[in-house]
Amino acid sequence: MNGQKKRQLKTYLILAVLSALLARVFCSDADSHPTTDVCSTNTILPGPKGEKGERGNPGEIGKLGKEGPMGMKGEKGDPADVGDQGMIGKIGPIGTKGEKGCKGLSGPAGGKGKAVIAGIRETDEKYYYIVKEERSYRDALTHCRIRGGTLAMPRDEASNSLIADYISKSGLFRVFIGVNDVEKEGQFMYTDNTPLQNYSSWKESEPNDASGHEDCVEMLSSGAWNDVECHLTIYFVCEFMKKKKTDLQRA
Ligand SMILES: [Ca+2]
Ligand SMILES: [Ca+2]
Repeated sequence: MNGQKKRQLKTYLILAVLSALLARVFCSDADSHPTTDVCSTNTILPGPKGEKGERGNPGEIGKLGKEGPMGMKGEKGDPADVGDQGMIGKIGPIGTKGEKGCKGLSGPAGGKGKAVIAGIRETDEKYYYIVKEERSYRDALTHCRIRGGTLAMPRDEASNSLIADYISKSGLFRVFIGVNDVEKEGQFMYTDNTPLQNYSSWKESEPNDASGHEDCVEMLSSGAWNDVECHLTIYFVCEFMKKKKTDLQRA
């Protein structure tokens, strides 16, 4: 229907144009000829305005428009969460040596030094050592005892020779040994209160109890014994029993 009306309107327009052209041709000719009624009265006027046409069909979808200009810069975002702890880094190079520290405070005074010992001698059963400090018989005996021993008690030629050699090799002349007659004059005993038995090594003419108070005994570097006064202060020789292994230790 709509298409038909368009075609009709088109036809009317064509006819109207043609009529106007024909009228113009004929009337132009009439100018040179006697005027006719046709040209003077047959004027073509436009028709009345038609009614409003129907609404047209919607057009096709248009093309995509151009890309718009860049927008304004946005606001700063919120800070992100703290990330996981990273791996431990490599060990750094060794640092330079530090400066020397200040000198420390002086320490407390040391105790009395160890006794000067002229080496040590030993047998299968005992240790011997000569103490190169001059002591009375009593002090010498105490020195040996507080260390677990006693003044040396030579009970045979072997042990007596060992001690004698020890004295002479140490460049000494005399030392106290553990023999005395303090308890009963003339009855010499070892420091463990056992009497002299089958062995002694008295120097010739000794013991003589010269001053009437020679109740302690020294050994000379020759191995000979001599009774002397106990308050003399001379070097001395200690002896210590070697610890015997117990049955438990043997096991
Ligand atoms: Ca005596
Ligand atoms: Ca004497």
